[in-house]
Amino acid sequence: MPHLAPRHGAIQLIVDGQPFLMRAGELENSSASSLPYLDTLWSKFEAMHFNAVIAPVYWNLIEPQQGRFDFSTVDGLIKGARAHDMRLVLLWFGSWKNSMSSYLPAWVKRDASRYPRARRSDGTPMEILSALDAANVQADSAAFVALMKHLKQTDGEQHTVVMVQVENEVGMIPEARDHGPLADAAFHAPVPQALTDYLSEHRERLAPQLAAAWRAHGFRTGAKWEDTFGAGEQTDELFTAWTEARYTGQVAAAGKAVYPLPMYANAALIRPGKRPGEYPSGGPLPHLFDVWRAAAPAIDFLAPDIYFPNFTEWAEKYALPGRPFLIPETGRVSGAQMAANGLYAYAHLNAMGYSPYAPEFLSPDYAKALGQAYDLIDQLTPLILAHQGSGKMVGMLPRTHFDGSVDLSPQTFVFGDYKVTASFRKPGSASIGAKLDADTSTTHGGLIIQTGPDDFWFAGTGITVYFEPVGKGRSAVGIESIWEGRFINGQWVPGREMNGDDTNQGRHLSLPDDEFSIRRVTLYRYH
Ligand code: N0T
Repeated sequence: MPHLAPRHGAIQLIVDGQPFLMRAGELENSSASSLPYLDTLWSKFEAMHFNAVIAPVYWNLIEPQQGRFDFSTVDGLIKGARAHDMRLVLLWFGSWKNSMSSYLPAWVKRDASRYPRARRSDGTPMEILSALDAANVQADSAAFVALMKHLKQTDGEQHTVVMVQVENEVGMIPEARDHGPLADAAFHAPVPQALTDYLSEHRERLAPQLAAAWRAHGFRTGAKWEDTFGAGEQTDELFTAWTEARYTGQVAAAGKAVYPLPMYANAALIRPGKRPGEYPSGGPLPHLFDVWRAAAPAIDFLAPDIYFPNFTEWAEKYALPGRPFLIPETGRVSGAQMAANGLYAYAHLNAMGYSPYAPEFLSPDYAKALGQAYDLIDQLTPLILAHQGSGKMVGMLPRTHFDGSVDLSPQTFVFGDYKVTASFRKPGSASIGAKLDADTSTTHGGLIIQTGPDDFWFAGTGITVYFEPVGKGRSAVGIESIWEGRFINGQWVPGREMNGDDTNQGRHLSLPDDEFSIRRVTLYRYH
């Protein structure tokens, strides 16, 4: 059974008994609704060196009538993935799709008296199911259970499907919480003890808002939401997090009871300065991790959809020690930079997978960049898996801020006796021969793996690397050799030796622009 396991200090996804590093893309939302359409995509994904696809399953299409299931889209997806030697992560588009409920079957959509909607504070119903209603969670769970049963029957041996995302970007917009009658009643009732118990137990390490509530009032059994957490939209958001995470966790638990694949929930992130309800309130966001973990123990981990330029900042909030880390969606930056960001995620943040959104619509240039980056990850997978969490692998990536400005200051890493500095600017033309002159590169990112005291692998694009001894003294570091090359069936096959102008006569290593390349580097010390 696919599962998550701590190995080498990182959490890895184990498939068929082996760690599996996912080079994925997430299908554009509508692509899995037509099998003929889907069939046009696989060859693109193969060309981009995918080994996995993240793909939706639509509640409305699999359960067009209550209790009558049609799994033809799911079966076609699995068949296509198998034919192209890819694994699948399935997205359960059930009650939530980006805070809305657009994937409900018509028999749910049209029967709001049986399947009540969330309401605005003025009483208007929304195209969002209420998370407080038992019929809603039962209907969603029943469909999800049917899906998991079907997977168990048709894929229980082969495990083409390796993981499931439960719902999609759970949260509430445009208000911070549901104001329907059930929600109002629950909001004015005591905070459930399961939540206060969890928060009390974890009080040493709570998110700031919760820690402040603990200091101010404690978490008393029987106290109401506003008495426990204060009045205001932050508390409305906690309530949404609890109720929607409970719901999501119930759906996940029901599915796991029949077929226990790893399951996660994904988050739409926060645009700076936005308030709960302006961004999807109550989703699996860093300030709500405690609530999600308390509410949804069947969800194995929480994952970020990173569409903002401050990629590293958001990624670091989810890549926490001892927690599984996956980036199921990313995009809206240059496709070449998106490819480079991936190298960093695998190497520096121990990601089990990386997955640009809507890869079928990448421009040819960007598809090429992603394909090159994934080709390189494919070649390096055994080394990456062996070094995740070991301290002997790092990523190199300039930090980009939300406004898009990039911090190009050099980054320094220490490996034993060697101090390694990654520069995102090119050396001046005066010192370098004819090949490199203008500082034109716009894409930077890569990784370093140390495999022996003097032995290193470098991979990436748009980086110049300098080597120095650790500590002062009279010893110095030199480059013994740098080779380009490829791993073919796991064997290193060297190409050119990179020397002369390509190292500025032995002064540095360069990972050239406009391509993703691997370099085998041997250093030495002299006195
Ligand atoms: C994502 C995708 C899909 C410039 C948006 C991101 C996917 C969903 N939502 O294309 O709808 O199903 O999970 C929301 C964040 C957008 C921020 C844009 C910033």
